[in-house]
Amino acid sequence: MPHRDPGLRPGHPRDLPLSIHGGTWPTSHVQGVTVDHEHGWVYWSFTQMLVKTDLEGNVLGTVEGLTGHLGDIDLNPRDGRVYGSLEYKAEEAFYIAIFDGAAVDRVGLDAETDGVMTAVHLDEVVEDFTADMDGDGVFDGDTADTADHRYGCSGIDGVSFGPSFGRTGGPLRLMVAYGVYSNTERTDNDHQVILEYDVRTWHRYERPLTQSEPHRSGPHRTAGKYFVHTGNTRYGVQNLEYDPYTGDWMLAVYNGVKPGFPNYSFFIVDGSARPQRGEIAGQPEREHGRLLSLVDDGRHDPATGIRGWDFHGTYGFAALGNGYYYAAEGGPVPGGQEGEVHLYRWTGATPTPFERVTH
Ligand SMILES: [Ca+2]
Ligand SMILES: [Ca+2]
Ligand SMILES: [Ca+2]
Repeated sequence: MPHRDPGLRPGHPRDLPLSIHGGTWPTSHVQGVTVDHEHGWVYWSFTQMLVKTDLEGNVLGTVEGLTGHLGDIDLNPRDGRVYGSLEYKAEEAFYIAIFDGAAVDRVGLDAETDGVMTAVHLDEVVEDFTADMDGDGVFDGDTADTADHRYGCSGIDGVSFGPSFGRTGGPLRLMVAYGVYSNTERTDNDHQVILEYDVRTWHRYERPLTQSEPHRSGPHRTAGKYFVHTGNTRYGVQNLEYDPYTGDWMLAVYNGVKPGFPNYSFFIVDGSARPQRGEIAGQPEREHGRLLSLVDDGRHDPATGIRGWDFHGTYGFAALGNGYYYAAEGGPVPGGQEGEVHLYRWTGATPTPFERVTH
């Protein structure tokens, strides 16, 4: 549960600027941001490029040449590397890309040939993405307008390291959230889906990626698969972040449009609640799985029981500790797309549980 003691004021993170500009790049929009406090580095996912800056926004290096979709990213504090979701939908290939951040020391490094990126393939995502749900013998591919894709899976986006659900300690796990197509015509796409992996064994799977010949080296099984009943959203969890301050998991989404749901933009999963086995509602055949609980706070929709908040963390959301966060904004400018983060502080208020820190 979030800390809501109004007398509990976290210390101001003096070394963290109120805003950081991540530059302007000839890419799609900023997708994720993560901070390496120890070195004073900030990493930015710009869809086709990884950018590394210092805390003042000076560019220290870039990794370029990605032809797929790099989404949310997170720093693994255990090895100091940056892990991000990387999709190639036409090739039906889905990876966690792993960047050796310390080696990103100049602009223009190549993702394939400069030895700074490996990739681990996730079979589980392929199985759900390619599922022929209507059994007509045809997989309809990368479209929302179909009954195919189990749970409505469009791939992966939100990623975060944190403890296993229901635990406050133990080994860090990598949680990977599905993208979920927006489709109001089906009932089996009303959950967020989160996969759990133990990356301590991933050295055996890591390979450089040749994008014209995508490899399939990766774990066949997950360490866990979890479902969160939020209602259908547009492309699922954009940013997933474990917050060590509240001990909860934060999910930033593009609002859904399905009637009958509150279609909130931000959800918080109770990190202290053990996953409960239960029915994954709305599936074509009755199915059970491990369900996560939303915290009993924020906005509340009596009809569905769904709780959530209003916030805009879809382009990047990083928990900095002590109840402070960076949330990204960005958009088109001459020369491409710019991205920027601003500092926020936890308040726990409804409908928006953060306030911008302005001085
Ligand atoms: Ca089909
Ligand atoms: Ca995204
Ligand atoms: Ca994240």
